[in-house]
Amino acid sequence: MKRRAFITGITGQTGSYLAELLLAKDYEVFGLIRRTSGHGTSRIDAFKDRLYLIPGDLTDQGSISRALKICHPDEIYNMASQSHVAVSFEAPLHTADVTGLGALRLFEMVRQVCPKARIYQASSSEQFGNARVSPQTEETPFNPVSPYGVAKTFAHFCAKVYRQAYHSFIACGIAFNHESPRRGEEFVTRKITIAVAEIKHKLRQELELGNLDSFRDWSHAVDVAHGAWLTLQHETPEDFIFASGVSHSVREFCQAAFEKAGLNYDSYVKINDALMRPTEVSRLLGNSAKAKRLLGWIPTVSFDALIQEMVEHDLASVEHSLSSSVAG
Ligand code: G4F
Repeated sequence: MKRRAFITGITGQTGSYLAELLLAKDYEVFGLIRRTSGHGTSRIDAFKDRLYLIPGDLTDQGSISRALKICHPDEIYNMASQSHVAVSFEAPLHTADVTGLGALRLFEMVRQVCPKARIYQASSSEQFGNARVSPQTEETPFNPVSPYGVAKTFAHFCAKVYRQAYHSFIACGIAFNHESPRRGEEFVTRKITIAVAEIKHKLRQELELGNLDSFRDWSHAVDVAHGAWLTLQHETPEDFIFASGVSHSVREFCQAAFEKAGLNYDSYVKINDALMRPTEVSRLLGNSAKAKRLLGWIPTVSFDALIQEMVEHDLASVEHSLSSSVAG
Protein backbone atom coordinates (compact mmCIF):
# COMPACT_ATOMS: atom_id res chain seq x y z
CA MET A 1 0.00 0.00 0.00
CA LYS A 2 1.21 3.48 -0.82
CA ARG A 3 2.30 5.68 2.07
CA ARG A 4 0.07 8.71 2.65
CA ALA A 5 1.34 12.17 3.44
CA PHE A 6 -0.68 15.21 4.50
CA ILE A 7 0.90 18.63 3.99
CA THR A 8 -0.35 21.91 5.43
CA GLY A 9 1.06 24.86 3.49
CA ILE A 10 1.21 22.77 0.30
CA THR A 11 0.82 25.86 -1.91
CA GLY A 12 3.82 27.56 -0.28
CA GLN A 13 7.45 27.49 -1.36
CA THR A 14 8.73 24.54 0.71
CA GLY A 15 5.38 22.73 0.85
CA SER A 16 5.25 22.63 -2.95
CA TYR A 17 8.80 21.21 -3.25
CA LEU A 18 7.97 18.66 -0.57
CA ALA A 19 4.81 17.59 -2.44
CA GLU A 20 6.89 16.97 -5.58
CA LEU A 21 9.48 15.01 -3.63
CA LEU A 22 6.84 12.80 -2.02
CA LEU A 23 5.09 12.17 -5.36
CA ALA A 24 8.45 11.09 -6.78
CA LYS A 25 8.75 8.67 -3.84
CA ASP A 26 5.32 7.24 -4.75
CA TYR A 27 3.38 8.64 -1.78
CA GLU A 28 -0.27 9.58 -2.00
CA VAL A 29 -0.09 13.28 -1.25
CA PHE A 30 -2.90 15.21 0.44
CA GLY A 31 -2.82 18.93 1.11
CA LEU A 32 -4.84 21.27 3.29
CA ILE A 33 -5.74 24.26 1.17
CA ARG A 34 -7.29 27.55 2.22
CA ARG A 35 -10.01 28.88 -0.04
CA THR A 36 -8.12 32.18 0.04
CA SER A 37 -4.59 30.73 -0.16
CA GLY A 38 -2.39 33.82 -0.55
CA HIS A 39 -0.50 32.93 -3.73
CA GLY A 40 -3.21 30.74 -5.25
CA THR A 41 -2.01 27.39 -6.49
CA SER A 42 0.61 28.54 -9.01
CA ARG A 43 3.44 26.61 -7.32
CA ILE A 44 1.58 23.27 -7.55
CA ASP A 45 -0.33 23.76 -10.81
CA ALA A 46 2.11 21.58 -12.78
CA PHE A 47 1.30 18.48 -10.68
CA LYS A 48 -2.01 19.45 -9.05
CA ASP A 49 -3.91 16.65 -10.77
CA ARG A 50 -1.81 14.12 -8.84
CA LEU A 51 -2.65 15.66 -5.43
CA TYR A 52 -5.69 15.39 -3.20
CA LEU A 53 -6.51 18.89 -1.98
CA ILE A 54 -8.81 19.25 1.00
CA PRO A 55 -10.25 22.65 1.94
CA GLY A 56 -9.42 23.75 5.46
CA ASP A 57 -7.48 26.12 7.66
CA LEU A 58 -5.22 25.82 10.70
CA THR A 59 -7.45 28.32 12.50
CA ASP A 60 -10.42 25.96 12.11
CA GLN A 61 -10.07 22.87 14.28
CA GLY A 62 -13.07 21.12 12.70
CA SER A 63 -11.57 21.39 9.23
CA ILE A 64 -8.29 19.85 10.44
CA SER A 65 -10.11 16.94 12.04
CA ARG A 66 -12.22 16.42 8.90
CA ALA A 67 -9.13 16.43 6.66
CA LEU A 68 -7.32 13.88 8.86
CA LYS A 69 -10.37 11.59 8.78
CA ILE A 70 -10.45 11.81 4.99
CA CYS A 71 -6.79 11.04 4.37
CA HIS A 72 -5.62 8.79 7.27
CA PRO A 73 -2.02 9.93 6.86
CA ASP A 74 1.15 8.07 7.82
CA GLU A 75 3.14 11.31 7.75
CA ILE A 76 2.05 14.90 8.38
CA TYR A 77 4.12 17.94 7.47
CA ASN A 78 3.07 21.21 9.11
CA MET A 79 4.52 23.74 6.67
CA ALA A 80 1.69 26.29 7.00
CA SER A 81 2.11 29.56 8.86
CA GLN A 82 1.92 33.32 8.68
CA SER A 83 5.62 33.29 7.88
CA HIS A 84 6.52 36.92 7.22
CA VAL A 85 8.39 38.38 10.20
CA ALA A 86 7.60 42.05 9.42
CA VAL A 87 3.90 41.23 8.96
CA SER A 88 3.90 39.56 12.38
CA PHE A 89 4.45 43.01 13.94
CA GLU A 90 1.40 44.34 12.06
CA ALA A 91 -0.77 41.28 12.72
CA PRO A 92 0.57 39.66 15.92
CA LEU A 93 -2.68 38.02 16.98
CA HIS A 94 -3.31 36.51 13.57
CA THR A 95 0.30 35.26 13.54
CA ALA A 96 -0.11 33.68 16.98
CA ASP A 97 -3.37 32.07 15.87
CA VAL A 98 -2.05 30.49 12.66
CA THR A 99 1.62 29.89 13.44
CA GLY A 100 1.37 29.08 17.15
CA LEU A 101 -2.13 27.85 18.02
CA GLY A 102 -2.57 26.39 14.53
CA ALA A 103 0.25 23.92 15.20
CA LEU A 104 -1.23 23.00 18.59
CA ARG A 105 -4.67 22.43 17.01
CA LEU A 106 -3.02 20.08 14.51
CA PHE A 107 -1.09 18.17 17.22
CA GLU A 108 -4.25 17.75 19.29
CA MET A 109 -6.41 16.65 16.34
CA VAL A 110 -3.76 14.12 15.30
CA ARG A 111 -3.67 12.78 18.88
CA GLN A 112 -7.44 12.28 18.74
CA VAL A 113 -7.89 11.10 15.14
CA CYS A 114 -4.69 9.31 14.02
CA PRO A 115 -2.26 9.11 16.97
CA LYS A 116 0.19 6.82 15.16
CA ALA A 117 0.89 9.35 12.39
CA ARG A 118 4.30 11.02 12.40
CA ILE A 119 4.37 14.83 12.39
CA TYR A 120 7.04 17.18 11.06
CA GLN A 121 6.81 20.64 12.62
CA ALA A 122 8.51 23.39 10.59
CA SER A 123 10.36 25.28 13.30
CA SER A 124 12.46 28.34 12.46
CA SER A 125 15.84 29.90 13.12
CA GLU A 126 13.85 33.05 13.94
CA GLN A 127 13.23 31.32 17.30
CA PHE A 128 16.89 31.95 18.20
CA GLY A 129 16.36 35.69 17.86
CA ASN A 130 19.51 37.48 18.88
CA ALA A 131 21.25 34.33 20.06
CA ARG A 132 24.22 34.65 22.36
CA VAL A 133 25.82 31.52 20.87
CA SER A 134 27.12 31.13 17.32
CA PRO A 135 26.70 28.92 15.38
CA GLN A 136 23.28 27.86 16.66
CA THR A 137 22.65 24.16 17.34
CA GLU A 138 19.64 22.15 18.56
CA GLU A 139 20.79 22.99 22.11
CA THR A 140 20.99 26.78 21.71
CA PRO A 141 18.37 28.53 23.90
CA PHE A 142 15.58 30.35 22.07
CA ASN A 143 15.41 34.11 22.45
CA PRO A 144 12.76 35.26 19.92
CA VAL A 145 12.38 38.96 19.20
CA SER A 146 9.33 39.00 16.90
CA PRO A 147 5.71 37.87 17.31
CA TYR A 148 6.46 35.32 14.56
CA GLY A 149 9.48 33.98 16.50
CA VAL A 150 7.40 33.73 19.67
CA ALA A 151 4.57 31.89 17.85
CA LYS A 152 7.03 29.39 16.31
CA THR A 153 8.67 28.88 19.71
CA PHE A 154 5.24 28.18 21.26
CA ALA A 155 4.58 25.55 18.57
CA HIS A 156 8.05 24.06 19.07
CA PHE A 157 7.53 23.65 22.82
CA CYS A 158 4.03 22.23 22.28
CA ALA A 159 5.66 19.58 20.07
CA LYS A 160 8.04 18.72 22.92
CA VAL A 161 5.19 18.53 25.45
CA TYR A 162 3.15 16.21 23.18
CA ARG A 163 6.21 14.01 22.71
CA GLN A 164 6.71 13.72 26.46
CA ALA A 165 3.10 13.61 27.63
CA TYR A 166 1.50 11.48 24.91
CA HIS A 167 4.46 9.88 23.10
CA SER A 168 3.31 11.63 19.93
CA PHE A 169 5.84 11.34 17.11
CA ILE A 170 6.43 15.05 16.49
CA ALA A 171 9.84 16.00 15.12
CA CYS A 172 10.94 19.59 14.57
CA GLY A 173 13.16 20.79 11.74
CA ILE A 174 14.68 24.13 12.72
CA ALA A 175 15.15 25.58 9.26
CA PHE A 176 17.29 28.63 8.62
CA ASN A 177 16.33 30.92 5.72
CA HIS A 178 15.61 28.96 2.57
CA GLU A 179 14.99 30.43 -0.84
CA SER A 180 14.33 29.53 -4.47
CA PRO A 181 12.60 30.90 -7.56
CA ARG A 182 9.36 29.91 -5.76
CA ARG A 183 10.09 32.24 -2.83
CA GLY A 184 7.32 34.74 -2.08
CA GLU A 185 7.98 38.18 -3.55
CA GLU A 186 7.70 39.85 -0.12
CA PHE A 187 10.86 38.18 1.21
CA VAL A 188 14.12 40.02 0.72
CA THR A 189 15.93 37.60 -1.63
CA ARG A 190 13.10 37.36 -4.15
CA LYS A 191 12.36 41.07 -3.85
CA ILE A 192 15.98 41.65 -4.88
CA THR A 193 16.13 39.16 -7.76
CA ILE A 194 12.86 40.43 -9.26
CA ALA A 195 14.13 44.01 -9.01
CA VAL A 196 17.43 43.02 -10.67
CA ALA A 197 15.51 41.55 -13.61
CA GLU A 198 13.21 44.59 -13.94
CA ILE A 199 16.08 47.08 -13.64
CA LYS A 200 18.10 45.14 -16.22
CA HIS A 201 15.18 45.47 -18.64
CA LYS A 202 14.68 49.15 -17.77
CA LEU A 203 11.22 48.56 -16.28
CA ARG A 204 12.25 50.43 -13.13
CA GLN A 205 15.17 52.48 -11.82
CA GLU A 206 15.55 51.57 -8.15
CA LEU A 207 14.95 49.11 -5.34
CA GLU A 208 13.94 50.18 -1.82
CA LEU A 209 15.18 48.03 1.04
CA GLY A 210 15.43 48.20 4.83
CA ASN A 211 18.33 46.78 6.82
CA LEU A 212 21.20 45.64 4.55
CA ASP A 213 23.47 44.67 7.43
CA SER A 214 21.65 41.72 8.94
CA PHE A 215 23.26 38.32 8.32
CA ARG A 216 21.33 35.20 7.32
CA ASP A 217 22.26 31.57 6.70
CA TRP A 218 20.62 30.92 3.33
CA SER A 219 20.06 27.55 1.69
CA HIS A 220 17.80 26.18 -1.05
CA ALA A 221 14.18 25.27 -0.20
CA VAL A 222 14.60 21.96 -2.06
CA ASP A 223 17.25 20.94 0.48
CA VAL A 224 15.02 21.90 3.41
CA ALA A 225 12.11 19.90 1.93
CA HIS A 226 14.43 16.90 1.66
CA GLY A 227 15.48 17.43 5.30
CA ALA A 228 11.81 17.41 6.36
CA TRP A 229 11.26 14.03 4.73
CA LEU A 230 14.46 12.57 6.23
CA THR A 231 13.38 13.81 9.68
CA LEU A 232 10.26 11.61 9.58
CA GLN A 233 12.23 8.56 8.40
CA HIS A 234 14.42 8.69 11.54
CA GLU A 235 13.40 6.15 14.19
CA THR A 236 12.81 8.70 16.95
CA PRO A 237 11.20 12.17 16.92
CA GLU A 238 13.98 14.69 17.42
CA ASP A 239 14.96 18.26 16.59
CA PHE A 240 17.29 18.93 13.66
CA ILE A 241 18.92 22.10 12.36
CA PHE A 242 18.78 22.64 8.58
CA ALA A 243 21.26 25.32 7.55
CA SER A 244 24.06 25.87 5.06
CA GLY A 245 26.63 26.69 7.76
CA VAL A 246 27.59 29.95 6.03
CA SER A 247 26.24 33.40 6.85
CA HIS A 248 26.03 36.37 4.47
CA SER A 249 24.63 39.87 4.84
CA VAL A 250 21.63 41.14 2.88
CA ARG A 251 24.12 43.58 1.31
CA GLU A 252 26.25 40.66 0.05
CA PHE A 253 23.17 38.98 -1.41
CA CYS A 254 22.26 42.22 -3.15
CA GLN A 255 25.74 42.81 -4.49
CA ALA A 256 25.99 39.26 -5.89
CA ALA A 257 22.49 39.35 -7.43
CA PHE A 258 23.11 42.67 -9.23
CA GLU A 259 26.54 41.46 -10.39
CA LYS A 260 24.95 38.38 -12.00
CA ALA A 261 23.11 40.81 -14.30
CA GLY A 262 26.19 42.98 -14.86
CA LEU A 263 24.91 45.77 -12.57
CA ASN A 264 26.30 47.57 -9.51
CA TYR A 265 23.78 47.43 -6.63
CA ASP A 266 25.06 50.69 -5.19
CA SER A 267 23.61 52.64 -8.11
CA TYR A 268 20.07 51.29 -7.61
CA VAL A 269 19.44 50.39 -3.96
CA LYS A 270 17.85 53.06 -1.75
CA ILE A 271 17.31 52.65 1.97
CA ASN A 272 13.74 53.21 3.14
CA ASP A 273 13.53 53.53 6.94
CA ALA A 274 9.89 52.39 6.83
CA LEU A 275 11.19 48.92 5.89
CA MET A 276 13.27 48.64 9.08
CA ARG A 277 11.74 46.30 11.70
CA PRO A 278 10.86 47.36 15.28
CA THR A 279 13.34 44.70 16.43
CA GLU A 280 15.75 42.84 14.19
CA VAL A 281 17.58 39.52 14.31
CA SER A 282 21.02 40.73 13.32
CA ARG A 283 22.98 37.52 12.73
CA LEU A 284 22.03 33.87 12.20
CA LEU A 285 24.35 30.96 11.51
CA GLY A 286 23.35 27.31 11.84
CA ASN A 287 25.27 24.15 12.61
CA SER A 288 23.68 21.10 10.92
CA ALA A 289 26.20 18.55 12.23
CA LYS A 290 23.44 16.48 13.88
CA ALA A 291 21.32 16.31 10.68
CA LYS A 292 24.40 15.36 8.68
CA ARG A 293 25.40 12.66 11.16
CA LEU A 294 22.02 11.07 11.90
CA LEU A 295 20.04 11.75 8.72
CA GLY A 296 22.80 11.95 6.10
CA TRP A 297 21.43 15.38 5.13
CA ILE A 298 23.67 17.67 3.13
CA PRO A 299 22.82 21.03 1.56
CA THR A 300 23.41 20.72 -2.19
CA VAL A 301 23.10 24.30 -3.46
CA SER A 302 25.70 26.97 -2.62
CA PHE A 303 24.92 30.64 -1.90
CA ASP A 304 26.28 31.60 -5.32
CA ALA A 305 24.35 28.88 -7.21
CA LEU A 306 21.15 29.82 -5.38
CA ILE A 307 21.45 33.47 -6.42
CA GLN A 308 22.34 32.46 -9.98
CA GLU A 309 19.21 30.28 -10.23
CA MET A 310 16.93 32.99 -8.82
CA VAL A 311 18.32 35.78 -11.01
CA GLU A 312 18.18 33.61 -14.15
CA HIS A 313 14.60 32.63 -13.38
CA ASP A 314 13.45 36.22 -12.87
CA LEU A 315 15.32 37.50 -15.93
CA ALA A 316 13.66 34.78 -18.01
CA SER A 317 10.22 35.56 -16.65
CA VAL A 318 10.57 39.32 -17.36
CA GLU A 319 11.83 38.50 -20.88
CA HIS A 320 8.89 36.14 -21.38
CA SER A 321 6.30 38.74 -20.31
CA LEU A 322 7.96 41.42 -22.47
CA SER A 323 7.93 39.18 -25.54
CA SER A 324 4.31 38.11 -24.95
CA SER A 325 3.21 41.74 -24.60
CA VAL A 326 4.98 42.58 -27.90
CA ALA A 327 3.40 39.52 -29.59
CA GLY A 328 -0.05 40.41 -28.12
O1 G4F B 1 13.65 37.72 3.77
P1 G4F B 1 13.24 38.14 5.12
O2 G4F B 1 11.91 38.78 5.26
O3 G4F B 1 13.41 36.86 6.04
P2 G4F B 1 13.47 36.66 7.65
O4 G4F B 1 12.88 37.79 8.36
O5 G4F B 1 14.87 36.30 8.00
O6 G4F B 1 12.51 35.42 7.85
C1 G4F B 1 12.54 34.30 6.98
O7 G4F B 1 13.41 33.32 7.48
C2 G4F B 1 13.01 32.73 8.74
C3 G4F B 1 14.06 31.71 9.13
O8 G4F B 1 14.92 32.34 10.04
C4 G4F B 1 11.64 32.10 8.56
F1 G4F B 1 11.25 31.50 9.70
C5 G4F B 1 10.65 33.16 8.15
O9 G4F B 1 9.38 32.57 7.95
C6 G4F B 1 11.11 33.77 6.85
O10 G4F B 1 11.08 32.78 5.86
O11 G4F B 1 14.31 39.17 5.72
C7 G4F B 1 15.68 38.85 5.78
C8 G4F B 1 16.46 40.08 6.23
C9 G4F B 1 15.90 40.74 7.48
O12 G4F B 1 16.99 41.11 8.31
C10 G4F B 1 15.19 42.00 6.99
O13 G4F B 1 15.16 43.07 7.91
O14 G4F B 1 16.35 41.08 5.20
C11 G4F B 1 16.07 42.34 5.80
N1 G4F B 1 15.44 43.21 4.82
C12 G4F B 1 15.96 44.39 4.36
N2 G4F B 1 15.10 44.96 3.51
C13 G4F B 1 14.23 43.04 4.24
C14 G4F B 1 14.02 44.14 3.41
N3 G4F B 1 13.33 42.02 4.34
C15 G4F B 1 12.21 42.11 3.59
N4 G4F B 1 11.30 41.10 3.66
N5 G4F B 1 11.95 43.19 2.78
C16 G4F B 1 12.83 44.24 2.65
O15 G4F B 1 12.58 45.19 1.92
